[in-house]
Amino acid sequence: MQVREVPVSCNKDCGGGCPLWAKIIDGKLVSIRDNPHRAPYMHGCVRGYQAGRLLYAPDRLTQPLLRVGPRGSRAFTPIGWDEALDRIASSLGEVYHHYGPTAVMNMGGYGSGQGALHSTSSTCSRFLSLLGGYTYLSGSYSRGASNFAIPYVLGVGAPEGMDPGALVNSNFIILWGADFYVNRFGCEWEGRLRQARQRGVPILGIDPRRSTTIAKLGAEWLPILPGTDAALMQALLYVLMTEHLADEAFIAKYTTGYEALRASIHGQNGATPRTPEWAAPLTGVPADKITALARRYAQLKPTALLPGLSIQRTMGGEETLRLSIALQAVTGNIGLPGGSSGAHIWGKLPGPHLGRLPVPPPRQSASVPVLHWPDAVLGGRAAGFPCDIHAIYNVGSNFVVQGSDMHKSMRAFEKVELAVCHDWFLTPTARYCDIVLPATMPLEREDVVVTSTNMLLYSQQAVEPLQDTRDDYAIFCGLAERMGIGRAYTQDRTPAEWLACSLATSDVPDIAEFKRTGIYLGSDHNRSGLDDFRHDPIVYPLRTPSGKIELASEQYARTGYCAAPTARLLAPNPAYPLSLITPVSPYRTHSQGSNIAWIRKHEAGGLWINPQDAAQRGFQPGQLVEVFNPQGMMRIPCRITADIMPGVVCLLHGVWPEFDTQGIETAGSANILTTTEGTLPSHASRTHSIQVQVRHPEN
Ligand SMILES: Nc1nc2c(c(=O)[nH]1)N[C@H]1C(S)=C(S)[C@@H](COP(=O)(O)OP(=O)(O)OC[C@H]3O[C@@H](n4cnc5c(=O)[nH]c(N)nc54)[C@H](O)[C@@H]3O)O[C@H]1N2
Ligand SMILES: Nc1nc2c(c(=O)[nH]1)N[C@H]1C(S)=C(S)[C@@H](COP(=O)(O)OP(=O)(O)OC[C@H]3O[C@@H](n4cnc5c(=O)[nH]c(N)nc54)[C@H](O)[C@@H]3O)O[C@H]1N2
Ligand SMILES: [Mo]
Repeated sequence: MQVREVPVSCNKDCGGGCPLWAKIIDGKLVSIRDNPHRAPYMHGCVRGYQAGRLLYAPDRLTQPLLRVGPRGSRAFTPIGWDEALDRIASSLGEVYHHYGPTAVMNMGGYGSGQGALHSTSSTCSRFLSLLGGYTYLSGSYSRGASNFAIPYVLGVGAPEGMDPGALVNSNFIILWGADFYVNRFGCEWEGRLRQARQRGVPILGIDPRRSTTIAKLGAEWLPILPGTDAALMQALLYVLMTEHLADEAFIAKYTTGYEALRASIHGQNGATPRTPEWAAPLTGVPADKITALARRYAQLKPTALLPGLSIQRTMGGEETLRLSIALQAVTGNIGLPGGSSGAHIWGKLPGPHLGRLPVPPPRQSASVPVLHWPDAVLGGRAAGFPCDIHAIYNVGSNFVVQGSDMHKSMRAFEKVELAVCHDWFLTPTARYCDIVLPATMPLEREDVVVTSTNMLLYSQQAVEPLQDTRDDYAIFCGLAERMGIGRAYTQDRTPAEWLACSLATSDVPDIAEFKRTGIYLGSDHNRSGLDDFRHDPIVYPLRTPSGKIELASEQYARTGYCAAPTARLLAPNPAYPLSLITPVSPYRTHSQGSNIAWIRKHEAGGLWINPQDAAQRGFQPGQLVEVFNPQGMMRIPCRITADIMPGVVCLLHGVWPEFDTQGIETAGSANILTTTEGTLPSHASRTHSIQVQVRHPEN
């Protein structure tokens, strides 16, 4: 019996990866636990520990597949690697030849995106770029609205994040639509929050659900109607301003636009003042609770306001993050140890340097906002998009399931002449492709993983690749060679040589030690972003026109929206009176693992609905209900629970869809109900502002 233990990391896009440790007996993975060399407060989650369930899943793809039935069906036949690569090279070559590079949509880049070499994003972009170019998907499903808006407030590239370790200095923590125990955002937030709780720091969760984090921390829960956070933020500002609780010294020294913000909060040009009484019916938060929260917020410094990304994946999401920064500015918390910027918390503070597989700039390119990829495929130039799409190359996404408006996504895939996919499973998206190539998983390859924390991880190859699976990199090498760009793609380097190059140009001082322990920690883990700006705003100005925090922005006003941030809420629709939120599952990264029986058994599936809304409709626990809106209809069991507030229902997104003979979705796949009409001006997705109705199936 041969026993081996090696450092690994799951390389998921929830913060980059966790330091894990795999045990292998006779070539077979037997367990994954936390890396014994990790720093305190770091640990993995169920998705990493249970990665073996995906690795050894019975439906794992092991051979290239050729579609032999209609798009979307499961009719595929296995073919050899040579035939698969020959076919792709020839068909893709024709698309480039006839229509030019922008006819090819470069889809994906999620999944395993953080590897120095095995990144779904760079392996594919490098290949398509060397072929001449592609149409790329701009913006982001994750944080499209806030990525757009934050630079107007803090300037481009501001170090807006904070290290989880900085919470040791916080006296109040607000989890604003942020479920750290589940979403993770790296391996340290959960442990640091628990540490703060043990210190007796008050923690408040503002969320339509009693999230896992709120429940497990025993934190206070302030329920709020989805997509109305901006209104609550404005009302908090109103109380801070009218009760003279604002930090005037901070505002004067570090911000511009306060007068415009104040005018907007007080209701200029006949608008209603943003009082707690104004916000209460909109947000579902009682006015006295809003006032009390504002007073407490002003007293307890430093406050870490930690926003999730959920609060900007809504209609008017651009304003929400502008307002959360305004709150942290008006209370003088920005740049304080243990304060936060109110903007994104992760991924913006410098981490150790590492060379990665380079992506040369494409000679020709076009871009489409990611939310609109199916609109661009269906409408093309005639609909005002910069390209007509004839082929989709998909590595590292399952956009039929994950894109908004699933019916539209399916129609888009039906339209293209060529669709190619590399994946681990025959996902619903893969079923719409002509050729599907079986890719390796992170446990089957060696890589360095870049994380959102101040560290790098070494992920050893734990097991041999399953049967005929290949690394994405190797697949592209095979294609590149057939298409005459072989040496340009590989630069005559083996994968091991690419990794050696990455490490040689990295900050890691002792590479052998790094490979052994799997972790290289940067020096400081307690950083609060913008501390240098706070220290001296003249020496360390922001990259805004004024060099300061722009509480109102004239530049932003040029997009057609107000200079001062202001709630832009969805009008209620009596036909669809319930708000649907679609957060992530603790057991899955998006749709990954939806096909695994063990995961389906453990997660809280079905439609979450409050006992009050269920009683109004006469629902019994677990009964089948219909959820519908103009986008689509599903029939699924309901899960009656007081963990969700009245007026709101919830589906954990990423479930692979199933359809009955009438075309009704029966597995609970959230994007049946979402839309590609996004929030403006960012054109970002709004998967947490969905209006639906729920009823008995027989109606
Ligand atoms: N387990 C797991 N973790 C992940 C991922 C995953 O798929 N699985 N995906 C990763 C990726 S790519 C991303 S972009 C992030 C996403 O990160 P987020 O967008 O922050 O995550 P969500 O799970 O959508 O929502 C987080 C919390 O916000 C609450 N919420 C929803 N809508 C609202 C609202 O309108 N207002 C308020 N106040 N709260 C609201 C939800 O109930 C939930 O508790 O997660 C990352 N982490
Ligand atoms: N309703 C709703 N929809 C959402 C969201 C929401 O909150 N609500 N969130 C949105 C967000 S924030 C995001 S980021 C997107 C995510 O959307 P996707 O990226 O499409 O989500 P995943 O399900 O993670 O799909 C990744 C796919 O890549 C495959 N994969 C993983 N690693 C590798 C690899 O190394 N090689 C290859 N070849 N394949 C690999 C996986 O098997 C999986 O099929 O979803 C968005 N969709
Ligand atoms: Mo995301």
